[in-house]
Amino acid sequence: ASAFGMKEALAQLGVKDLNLGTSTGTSGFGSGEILKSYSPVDGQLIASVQTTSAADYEKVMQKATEAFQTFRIMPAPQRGEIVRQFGEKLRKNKEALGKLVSYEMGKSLQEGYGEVQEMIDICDFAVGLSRQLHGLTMHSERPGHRMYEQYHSLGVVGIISAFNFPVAVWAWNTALAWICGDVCVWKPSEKTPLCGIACQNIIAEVIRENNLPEGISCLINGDYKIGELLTQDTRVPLISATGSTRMGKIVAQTVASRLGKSLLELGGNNAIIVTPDADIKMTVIGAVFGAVGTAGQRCTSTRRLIIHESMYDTVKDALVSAYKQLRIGNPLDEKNHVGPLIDVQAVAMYTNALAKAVEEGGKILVEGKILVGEGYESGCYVQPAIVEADNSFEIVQHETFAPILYLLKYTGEVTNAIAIQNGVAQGLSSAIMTNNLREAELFLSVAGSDCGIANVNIGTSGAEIGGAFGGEKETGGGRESGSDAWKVYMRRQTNTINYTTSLPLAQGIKFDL
Ligand code: UN1
Repeated sequence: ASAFGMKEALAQLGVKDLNLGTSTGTSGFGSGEILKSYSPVDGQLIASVQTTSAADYEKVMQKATEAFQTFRIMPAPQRGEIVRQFGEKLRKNKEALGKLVSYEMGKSLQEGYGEVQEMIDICDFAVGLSRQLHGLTMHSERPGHRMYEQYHSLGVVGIISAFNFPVAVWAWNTALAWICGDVCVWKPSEKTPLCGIACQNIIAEVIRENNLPEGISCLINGDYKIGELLTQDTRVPLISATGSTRMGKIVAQTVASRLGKSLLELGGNNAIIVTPDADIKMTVIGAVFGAVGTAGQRCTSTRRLIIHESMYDTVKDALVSAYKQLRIGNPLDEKNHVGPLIDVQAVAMYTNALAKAVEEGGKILVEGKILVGEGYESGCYVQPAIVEADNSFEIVQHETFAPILYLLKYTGEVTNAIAIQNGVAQGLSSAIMTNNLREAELFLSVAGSDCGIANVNIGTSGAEIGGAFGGEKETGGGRESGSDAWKVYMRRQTNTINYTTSLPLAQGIKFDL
């Protein structure tokens, strides 16, 4: 890693040997156990973090609730200015932060930079939005009355994020929450705590330079137990959680039991439908990037290809030969396409999924294996695999966070492919490859894809920040990032004003005294 300037990157980001993993900006405190972060790239210890104890958590919440009192009365465009400055700092730190993302999480350097670019983009988006937190006006049924709605800041927003997008998902939430006047408490994945420290250091500087209360951005670190303090806390009106469906169900129930709001972005089981009219070259690029990019660890990764029987052999052969070209290795080295999985547990899940697929009758087309030897010492590098399968297999119904692509065949009309596409519990991302207008429009219609994201002639992953991001069914129903996703970070108030000297009641009710 030293060859890639990692030491300099860590120094620039203020990541030390032992970091306080509990922080409200300038004055950090942490007294919990030590959490060590090892890189899946080379298995080396990067640095360690002192996690958040229950007592630390209380201090953080005090700072956060205090900060909210100040921040909520600051005009929204001024809050936008804070987010603009944050975006500027991210531009300056893009290289260092992108490298840390790549080294701590294992995605390719290009994707690490891409993730920081998403943070910058959402900041720009939020700055504009800070002058556009629009409500509606309505016509009152009563004379001399005016009705309108407005959006107020919500309070402390809890953010629980996953290892696979260790910095961008936090930014999607915080950039919007901040312009909305909320303050944030972030629990990053315990697999990527240093990315959390680095981001917190960057925003803390902005907060300091503007003499604002440090509790606007808070960081807590640790495992699910610290997350539970957050999800159970009645001082936290909104929990935004990204991760597995299993985790999401627990979070949803905990938050719902106190009637809090939750924004859930959970598992996907994303498919591309390949129709008889598909452009083969585009299909192969979209499918291969979707399946092996980020080593199959995006929630939008392509898991299933649903191919028309007339195209099946052509697509299969093109994919098998494309997989032979894949270079697997150190993701900091830009010549490699595929980096490691996050840890050896993830490798075990990959191996188990492949065994299960074979057991259920799947046929291996590109064999999966764990790579060994020079450069693969961490034990986290695997060969992306392709399996001929059936949608009814239990393993195909399940999201495995690894580079395994299932090929499924369909016959007849595109409606058959849509039925297979929708025939899973998850509903995040979907795509169709076609030059046939009728098929494309049907796929996008109410009788088409049931996912939160449906694309034509692009793959399932790599969504832009300008759209609302999220999905249906077991994906959790939440929407983050663009469009009007900001509304979930605010509370809506309906106001009726009477400017007459009498008090007429609504619905024509008479009440004379
Ligand atoms: C995720 O995997 O949690 O669409 C988010 C994409 C990215 C976001 C993925 N923009 O691939």
